[in-house]
Amino acid sequence: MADHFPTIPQVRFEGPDSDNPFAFRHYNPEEQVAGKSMKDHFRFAAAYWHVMRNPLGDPFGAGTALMPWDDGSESLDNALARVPVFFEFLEKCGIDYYCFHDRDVAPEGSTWAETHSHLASVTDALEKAQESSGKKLLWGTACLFAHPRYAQGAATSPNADVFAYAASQVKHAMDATHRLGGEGYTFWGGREGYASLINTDLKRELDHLADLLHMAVDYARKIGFTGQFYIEPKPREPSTHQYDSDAAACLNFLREYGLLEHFKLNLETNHAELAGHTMEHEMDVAIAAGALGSVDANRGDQLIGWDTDQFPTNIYTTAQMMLRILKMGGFTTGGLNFDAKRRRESHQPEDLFHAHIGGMDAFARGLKIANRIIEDGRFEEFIRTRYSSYDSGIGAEIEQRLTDFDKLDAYALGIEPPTLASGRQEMLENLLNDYL
Ligand code: XUL
Ligand code: CO
Repeated sequence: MADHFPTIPQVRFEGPDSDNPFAFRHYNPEEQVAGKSMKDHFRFAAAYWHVMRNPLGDPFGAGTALMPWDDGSESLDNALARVPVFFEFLEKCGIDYYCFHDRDVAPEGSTWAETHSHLASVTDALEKAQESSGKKLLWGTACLFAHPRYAQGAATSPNADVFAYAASQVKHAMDATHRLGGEGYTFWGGREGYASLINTDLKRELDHLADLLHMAVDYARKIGFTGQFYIEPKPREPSTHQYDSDAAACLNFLREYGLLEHFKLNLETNHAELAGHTMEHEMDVAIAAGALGSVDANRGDQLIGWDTDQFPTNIYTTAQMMLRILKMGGFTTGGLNFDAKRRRESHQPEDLFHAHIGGMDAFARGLKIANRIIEDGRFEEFIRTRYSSYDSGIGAEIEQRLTDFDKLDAYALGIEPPTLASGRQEMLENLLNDYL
């Protein structure tokens, strides 16, 4: 096998005392935690768009990433040459899954038909690489935001021919995902929103977005694709407002248009923060609706107001995330996809490894902390007790809808004014720090 990362050894677990920067110090794939191996808890995936295609540019300067395997062209040959490099990266990093957009793996052709045929050619190569490596596709998606034709939206474009192009593109991206045994298919509404309401028919655009998603559900049935559909919330950037702005907005949209049974959410930490929420909030909202499907693992920067897509290193957050994933019984089709990029300064191929190793170790520590919190049971018990007035008596009657305003009015007149137990937030924050 060619070695595109000659200075990088196979990354292995060496334990917390290792000083090898190319070793896991906490992520031990086969180690059992809460009855399951670490690798099965996380189902880590790498993002083709960041690992292979992100040049690390920013609005003020060109890309810096060194990619000696890439000739810089948008040719099919170059696209095919990237495939073994990516799979070598997955192998060396010990990552079992990947995610891709159609345009990450295959370039636009000079005609629309050639664009489709490029994707089919690269899909052949991906299929072979999966077969020989055992790596799997977590989810596929279509890039409906980069090409200028989508400048005013894809499904929500005011131009119906653009809608047709988007539908055609999704059809082929779904075909590719299906052929590659993808366990899911994601819609992130890159340009599905508006720059200004002054020229926008919001209701019609929302209807059109739902039309596209219904067609995708129908097409999945037609081709026998049984993977999970996801919507990935994000409030803004690139649009001023995106219709899938946060978990609650997505759930409302899916419910309103009769799509909730077909979709779950793919939640991304940095997007949660841009929406003015914590990731924990977004996860709780999705879990409450039985709709947490998968996670794009990254983080933002509190001092920068855009989608910095940094690698997750905050153990406080990974612990909170793993607590929720453990409590919901783990991922089924989903996993932790590193939708994260290196800083522009970290331009060497080695940095790809440092970045992913750090993210995987941060989640391994988060998992162990979350498991200790669950085994210890004190948080669970505190919260259960806090709501125990609903377990019997008037509380149980409220929850079972066995009472009404008149009865509650009479009840309230007959009791002493309520006295509250302390919420003990600070005590619990101290307790949480004890587990870290
Ligand atoms: C953009 C983003 C996307 C989606 C897939 O912010 O997160 O990469 O994950 O389209
Ligand atoms: Co994402």
